[in-house]
Amino acid sequence: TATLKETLAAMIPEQQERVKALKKEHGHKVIQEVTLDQVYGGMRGIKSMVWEGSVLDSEEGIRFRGLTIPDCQAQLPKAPGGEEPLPEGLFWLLLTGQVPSEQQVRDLSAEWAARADLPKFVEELIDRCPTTLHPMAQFSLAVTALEHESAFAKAYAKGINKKEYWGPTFEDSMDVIAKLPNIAGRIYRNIYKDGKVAPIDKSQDYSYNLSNILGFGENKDFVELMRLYLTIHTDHEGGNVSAHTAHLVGSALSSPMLSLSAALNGLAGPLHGLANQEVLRWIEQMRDTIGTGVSDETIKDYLWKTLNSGRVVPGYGHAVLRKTDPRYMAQREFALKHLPEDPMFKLVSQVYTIAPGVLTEHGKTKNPYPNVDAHSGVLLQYYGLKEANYYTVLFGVSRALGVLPQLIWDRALGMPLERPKSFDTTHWEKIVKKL
Ligand code: CMX
Repeated sequence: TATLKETLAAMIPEQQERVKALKKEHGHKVIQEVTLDQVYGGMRGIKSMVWEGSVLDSEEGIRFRGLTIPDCQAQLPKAPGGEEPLPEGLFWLLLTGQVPSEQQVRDLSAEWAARADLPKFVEELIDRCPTTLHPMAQFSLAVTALEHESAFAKAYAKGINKKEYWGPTFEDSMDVIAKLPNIAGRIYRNIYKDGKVAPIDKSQDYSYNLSNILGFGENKDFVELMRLYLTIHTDHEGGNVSAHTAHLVGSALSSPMLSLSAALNGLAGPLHGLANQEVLRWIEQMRDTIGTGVSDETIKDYLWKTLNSGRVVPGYGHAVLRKTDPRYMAQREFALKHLPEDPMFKLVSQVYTIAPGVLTEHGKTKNPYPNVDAHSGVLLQYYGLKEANYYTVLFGVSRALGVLPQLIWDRALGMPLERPKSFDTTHWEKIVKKL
């Protein structure tokens, strides 16, 4: 069977022609008007990016190359005896648009395991971080340091032909993804445990190896959770902070390592990926303040207390979505199957029935429904991964599998340096007054 690189190589010329023809025939067409509100409003809704892996519908949620999350759960290969899709399969799907065979996914697991070792200096770099440095900062630091190994940077320095950029970008992406379990695991073991890192088992899949390094390899349900978690957090089209950052930084021909570490720094913000840490803290504080098994009225009061103190309800709202996030639903289904009686899950479920009403009454957020981050922490804490500060690292491991396929396509399609136009407010005043 064809390897991932062979499959991709075969697709590139056709896609290059397709884009060339599209630009030639329609390049001059006006797509939309842009308002000043959008300019001052975080560019919300401005259609201005190409992102091949996924498209987000505000009502339906994410589709990966046309497949919904339940489609992926049904169609992507599983581990022997497993029920959840393997993130290896989603990576293949995002990169090629094809559902891989079971053999192709097994081979990809083996390839990542074979590339997993870290350079010694990166291990030492992580080991020398103070345990008080946030895990996301350590994570981004270690990924930046992998630049030392970048095939793309080396090839560029030697004067590689533009047409060949995608090859070393692919190799770097495979390498950096392969090394993430060792980076993420080492950070976890150093900060919260004994600093000992289990070796990669080359016969196992990516999620098993990550779980095992963290210390949860024996727990089959945790490994299954990791497979689901790493699948659903990969990609959420191009405009979110982490995806857009990877693309933007990559457009300067920075390597996959530098592009990914920049994306991780964006993911580490509380309005983006750090929300999963904030959610668990918020739920725990709620439990400690009001207890479990409380009335809806008590939860409602607690929600108002959060809002009235000028804070957001973490895990609720979204820049694009206007319905409950299907990634939330996938995690809820997992909880209903594996931990229906867990008091924290029950609390999260109860909040789910009440928060949308409160947020609607509050009247600010355009989307009163939960996003992906509203659920993940509760699942992790159930299995004993209780260190909320660490949660965004797992999001980051998964996000790498989403943003790097696009970076490879960016190189294959020769996407240019990204450079939108900006003005100062004086100019904007003049521009809009003339309209
Ligand atoms: N609680 C309280 N207020 C909220 C809110 C929430 N969960 N979500 C949005 N709002 C407020 C905004 O702060 C904004 O208030 P101001 O007008 O005073 O500035 C107003 O509602 C309008 O915001 P919006 O257009 O609905 O939302 P944005 O597109 O600006 O922001 C998001 C989206 C996710 C940052 C926001 O909903 C939020 O802060 N949510 C809580 C944090 C969170 O869960 N982030 C994770 C998102 C998923 C991810 O990327 O991982």
